Amino acid sequence: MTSPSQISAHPDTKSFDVRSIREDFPILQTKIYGKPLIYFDNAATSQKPRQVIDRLVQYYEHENANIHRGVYYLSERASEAYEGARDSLQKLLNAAGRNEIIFVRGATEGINLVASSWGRANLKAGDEVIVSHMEHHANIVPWQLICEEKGAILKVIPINDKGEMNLEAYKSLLSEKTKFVSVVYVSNSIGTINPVKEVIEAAHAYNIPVLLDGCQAAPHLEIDVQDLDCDFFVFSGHKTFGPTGIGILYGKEKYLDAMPPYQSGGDMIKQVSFWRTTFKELPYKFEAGTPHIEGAIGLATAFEYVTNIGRSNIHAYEQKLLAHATQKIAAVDGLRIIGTAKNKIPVISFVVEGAHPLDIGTLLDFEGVAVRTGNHCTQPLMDCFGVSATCRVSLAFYNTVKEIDEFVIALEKVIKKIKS
Ligand code: ALA
Repeated sequence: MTSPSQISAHPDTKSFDVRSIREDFPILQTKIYGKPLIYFDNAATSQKPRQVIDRLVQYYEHENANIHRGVYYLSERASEAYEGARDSLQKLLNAAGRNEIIFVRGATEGINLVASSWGRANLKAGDEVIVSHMEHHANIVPWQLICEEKGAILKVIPINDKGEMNLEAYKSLLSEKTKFVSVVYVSNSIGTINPVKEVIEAAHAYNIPVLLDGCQAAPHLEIDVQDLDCDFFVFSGHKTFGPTGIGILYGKEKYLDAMPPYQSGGDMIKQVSFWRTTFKELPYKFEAGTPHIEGAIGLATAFEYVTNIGRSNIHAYEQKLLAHATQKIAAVDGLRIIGTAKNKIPVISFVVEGAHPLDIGTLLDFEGVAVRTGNHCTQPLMDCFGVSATCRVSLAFYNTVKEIDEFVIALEKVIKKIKS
């Protein structure tokens, strides 16, 4: 039986060959209305390599059983594979311990878990929680709700007109009243890579814990939670070439250990009676009910796949794609790029004078191009730029310069059509 760490990922660990990488992603061969698919909506969800798909099939064909509960062969295999996935992710994220890796449904559940469990236990009236102006709604609303419940105050780090976080303003928000900082590592809407190490260092000077929303960082950047020194880190598997419905909440043991359970039920208890219930130790205290077993296994396989390609290879290639796409897209007549930060992942948001993003997106679909249009779950950020929606191109390491060039031709064609 094969464990996730034994699944062979991409064979070429030394050089980056986009053509052979694309062969790992069956969906990229799809034709849309007879045209080759150009998938530029990777920030919404990424495509899955054959290695991940095969691993899921293998799980269902040979290992499927409930975990931690059965004394029989299959249950032990499934438990081993699930816990093996945790070990693998601990190693790849460089967490200090396996009990710091909690499987959750995704980043949204991870943030809700921390806001609810940590927030309910620690916040009181007058306390302050800091987020930034470029947060996804999932890193605003859970904090808003717990602040309302506790009488705490939500403070917001402003951004400049390039879409970069104002670090000086952030530092001036920090005080004895600040109890938590929760910020996005990389913006999903405009691609800004935030200086999170500085954010964390400044908060730690006040002993304030920091959560990083790592959804858009995990698919593009090397993640080393000990090097970042973040106290919590969340991301969703489906944006990182893994299955949907699974994600990771990393938390430092000292925080997770002191936090009360978020959800309760089977598999997270030690002893239940009608008078008193005691809970399991980490990480199980936070994993109530039957988890997304195959999701965890698939996510570890996806991370192993990316690691085998090489994070630095991916970063170098994606920066080339970003430079090329930025230059070509910016040259389109009447187009304005929203978010021009110095440090970005390959995400380009734009608006076009006289053409609504929704119309552009709908017509691009007929050209075989998938982009996201709308506010990208970041309404406050859209307000900063005075727009209600953008068209967003978000690239992954399997996209190509040729696709960008074809996209720009298609974009010019649909703009012309809208304006005619
Ligand atoms: N948060 C996802 C996006 O940016 C859905 O598209």
